[in-house]
Amino acid sequence: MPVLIKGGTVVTAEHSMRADVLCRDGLIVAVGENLEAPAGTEVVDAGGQYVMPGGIDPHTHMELPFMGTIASEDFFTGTSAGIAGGTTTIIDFVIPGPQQSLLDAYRTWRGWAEKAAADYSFHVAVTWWSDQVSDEMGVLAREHGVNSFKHFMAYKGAIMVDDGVLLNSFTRALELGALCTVHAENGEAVFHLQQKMLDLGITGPEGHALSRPPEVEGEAAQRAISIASVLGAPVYVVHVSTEQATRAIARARAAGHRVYGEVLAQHLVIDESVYRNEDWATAAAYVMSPPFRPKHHQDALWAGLVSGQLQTTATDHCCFCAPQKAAGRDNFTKIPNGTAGIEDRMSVLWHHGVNSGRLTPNEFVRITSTNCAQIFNIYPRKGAVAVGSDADLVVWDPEGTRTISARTHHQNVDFNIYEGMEVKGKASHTVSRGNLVWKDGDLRTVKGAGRYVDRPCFAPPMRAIERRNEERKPTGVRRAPAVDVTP
Ligand code: URQ
Ligand code: ZN
Ligand code: ZN
Repeated sequence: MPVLIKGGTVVTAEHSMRADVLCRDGLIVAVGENLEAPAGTEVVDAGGQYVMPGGIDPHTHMELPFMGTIASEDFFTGTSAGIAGGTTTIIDFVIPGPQQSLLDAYRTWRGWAEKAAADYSFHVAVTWWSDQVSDEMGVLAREHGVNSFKHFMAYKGAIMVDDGVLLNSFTRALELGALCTVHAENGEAVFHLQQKMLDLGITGPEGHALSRPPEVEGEAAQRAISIASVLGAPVYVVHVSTEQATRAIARARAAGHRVYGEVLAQHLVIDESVYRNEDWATAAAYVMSPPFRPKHHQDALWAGLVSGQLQTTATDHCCFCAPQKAAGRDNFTKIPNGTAGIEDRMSVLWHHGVNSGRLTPNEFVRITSTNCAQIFNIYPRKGAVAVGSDADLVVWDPEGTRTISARTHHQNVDFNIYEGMEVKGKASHTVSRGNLVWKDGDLRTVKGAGRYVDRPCFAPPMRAIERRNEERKPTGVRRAPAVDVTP
């Protein structure tokens, strides 16, 4: 059934204009004033509201097996919750176990994601190294639309990789024209500090933050950037949470290195005081990595987004309910790391970003959708309101208010990190693949309606590599030109 969104103001990353949007067969087929509704069209009155590209969340972990349990949100409930908040595409993560075939893990995750209600794609993590890993990266890139490979520099003894793996994997990704992303925390330092906290008798959630100080992220971010720079490779730092990492990214970008930074909505508005909550379960619910930081880091992150030094926003949606978090009751290192947020990202960013005057509506679209689509090479299929683009749209009510709560959210988790937060600005309607699936509080998602999104690799910047290699070729001893010295 066609959908016509009438009377709204289309807001893209580039401009805003009064226009209707007609969707048919999963695509946007017309954008313009006074569009007619063909017979059988579902009409949405968007008067006084904005029509924006559906949000893209480039960092989620639906039903992730992690730290001895499985995240409580699955691909259907998680993408449905995203729809309710205005997000229409996720990029999740395939995380092979050490020595596990990347292709086998990819097939497993593809199976889990078939239940998704909205479109999805996958970064694939490189959690070990061998010729097989290198070969499988090629198969994933060339045959399965994977153009990004993730590297965890933390989680020692589990999925952490060392600099040698980073060097090999970044080199391979560059050959393929794929982008490398990193979870930037120095895992050795974290492990050392975890033991130190436990030795001091600090076993509560506060120990989690104390064992992952900002320097641990700053060092790893700089190291990943330096390794990528040595290779002439681009790099994307996920969940940047500190001033240190933001500065490292800004320095690299100012020097002309292609480095991207991603910010989680929660790191912009929640600080480390949550770990001092007297209620253990509440404090444990906020245990995620990187942890929540002292408030001044939020200023650096906002400045990074406003200045364009940081490009995307995400949620790292990775849900664990109280009984799961309780595994770490006597030892914070056993608390499954992760928090939710896919349903609230857009409202939180609009309320604290646009309503506060930090961001324009166009910049909001840029950091919630368009930048991600362009960085991961799915623009303008996604991240645009244009004829021929996927009909993934959100009708945004800037006057709509709501109080965020686990009692009313659609996320399959028993806690909401924004509990009680009152926000102004929300999705009144969401269109996914041309279907109206969220309408004034009525969630009408369909299990399995989502589709896998191929993300083509980029042309390897071989010219850049060749040029750099040329410049670095050891030159012969340059003799000064002969000078006639005869008196
Ligand atoms: O580190 C991640 O991104 C995954 C394992 C989710 N958990 C988290 O605390 N961020
Ligand atoms: Zn991470
Ligand atoms: Zn993550």
